Amino acid sequence: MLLVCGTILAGSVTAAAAADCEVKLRSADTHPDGYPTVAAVRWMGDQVKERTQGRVCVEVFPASALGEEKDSIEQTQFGVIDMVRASFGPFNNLVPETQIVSLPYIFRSAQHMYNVMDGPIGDQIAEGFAQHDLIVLGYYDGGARSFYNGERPINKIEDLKGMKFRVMQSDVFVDMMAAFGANATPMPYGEVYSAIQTGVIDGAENNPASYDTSGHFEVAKYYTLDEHLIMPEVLAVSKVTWDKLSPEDQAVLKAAGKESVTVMRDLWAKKIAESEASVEKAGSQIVRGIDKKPFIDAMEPVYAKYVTTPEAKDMVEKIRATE
Ligand code: GTR
Repeated sequence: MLLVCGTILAGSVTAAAAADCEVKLRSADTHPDGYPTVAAVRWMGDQVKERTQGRVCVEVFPASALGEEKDSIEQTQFGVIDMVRASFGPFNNLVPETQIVSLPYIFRSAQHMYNVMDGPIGDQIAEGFAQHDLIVLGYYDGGARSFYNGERPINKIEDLKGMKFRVMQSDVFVDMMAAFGANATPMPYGEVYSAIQTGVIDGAENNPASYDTSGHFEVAKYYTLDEHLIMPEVLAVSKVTWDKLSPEDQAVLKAAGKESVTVMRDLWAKKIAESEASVEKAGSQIVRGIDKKPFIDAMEPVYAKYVTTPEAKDMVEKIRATE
């Protein structure tokens, strides 16, 4: 909800004080304070405040304070929350344009993903978001997601057989898990820790920063860098909120949001190195340098299911042709 908290001024009040947060935008994030996505949106908020002389403020609610990701997305569509930073995963069923770039092993590297998302494909996907009342400000880096569990180290694809892993609430990942020979249990992020602890699932999959900051490493010490998903994330504003802003304020938000992408991506590499070191120090075993080919080859049925239309085939080709 866009809060208009300024009041009409008495003559003696200075212009700066007058401008104090007339518009307050609430932004949701599932990650805790200090996580690169939260830091980047806070940075953006500072910029917006400065560039509007204190008139527009962004208040970031980290650690799922406004609810789990899927609910926050829905509330942002309705304008109850103004902004959301989330992975593409929970958008897959809602915004089909997000599915192709969420396929396992579609990107060769983070840089490849940046090049694709910062080009025409990113624009095309933004149109898909807009059709669901979400205005894209920028695409963040969701890192490379890998498997972790509390049972055994995963050294080869056969080790996944029969294991039960949490996935984000997206059909793509349910199919991905089946193709890996494992079982998928879709559930919100906030439920994963206790689900592993109580044995409801054997493990989950995520990037090293999330594995670290969620505390999942405490209950799942085997982490294998199979890097099956290089995931884009999005920072989006509710269209309900957007339509209430002046064109000038919209421009400020657009520019600061775009610039926050670089801030986030710069913080990311450092965070990954820190998280890997920190979980290893706490006793996690990280399996590095596995042969990824069997993992990549196993994804064929997932591609066969999701890359069927000429548009989807075209997108895959364009992604592969991007440097
Ligand atoms: C993280 C991502 C979050 C959330 C989470 C999850 O990597 O940054 O937005 O989607 O994964 O697995 O639910």
